[in-house]
Amino acid sequence: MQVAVDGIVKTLCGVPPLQFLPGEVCRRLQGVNLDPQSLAPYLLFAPRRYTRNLIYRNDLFELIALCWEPHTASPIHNHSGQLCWLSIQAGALRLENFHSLDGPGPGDGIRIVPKGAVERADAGIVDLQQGDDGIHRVGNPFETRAVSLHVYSRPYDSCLAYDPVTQSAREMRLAYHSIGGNLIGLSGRAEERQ
Ligand code: CSS
Ligand code: FE2
Repeated sequence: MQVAVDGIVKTLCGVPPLQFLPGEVCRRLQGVNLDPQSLAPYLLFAPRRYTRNLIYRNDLFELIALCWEPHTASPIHNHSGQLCWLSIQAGALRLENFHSLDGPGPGDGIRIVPKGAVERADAGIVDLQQGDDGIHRVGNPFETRAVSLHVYSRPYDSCLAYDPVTQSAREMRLAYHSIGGNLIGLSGRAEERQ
């Protein structure tokens, strides 16, 4: 089902707050293939990192397009207790889950262990990130660019990043690279619209 970005924003705004829950939002995202022309303003790629491009935000949810160059990945992180729906719009991603043996953190002495991975989730897949600790890593280890659409409820501006080597969990600020299709200062980095 091809939908314009405005259409999916309207759809999500139409979910009553008490129903903004895994099943209902999955149902609304399932099969959604965003019209590439309406998505294009939000597609901003940068070398060696993924970018976060805000499409819409209110008190209940935020809708973000993430752009993944080949061989980029997120840190291992959580979602600050918020729900996350991820819909792959282009390319493919690797989704890895982790479990903490020492509670969620933050702090030192936090050991995390792998808890399963989807090696290749292709465009069209809707993934719901939740569960005990909701610690995961998303990456594009493939040779083509990927785009994923993320819904977070509620919106959040920081989360914990886990370092398996130092066994620590630290707060990490989350920034947007563009808002409403407008670039926001990332000085000196070569960025490129698709
Ligand atoms: N949660 C990460 C992306 S992987 S789901 C982020 O919002 O940057
Ligand atoms: Fe995430």
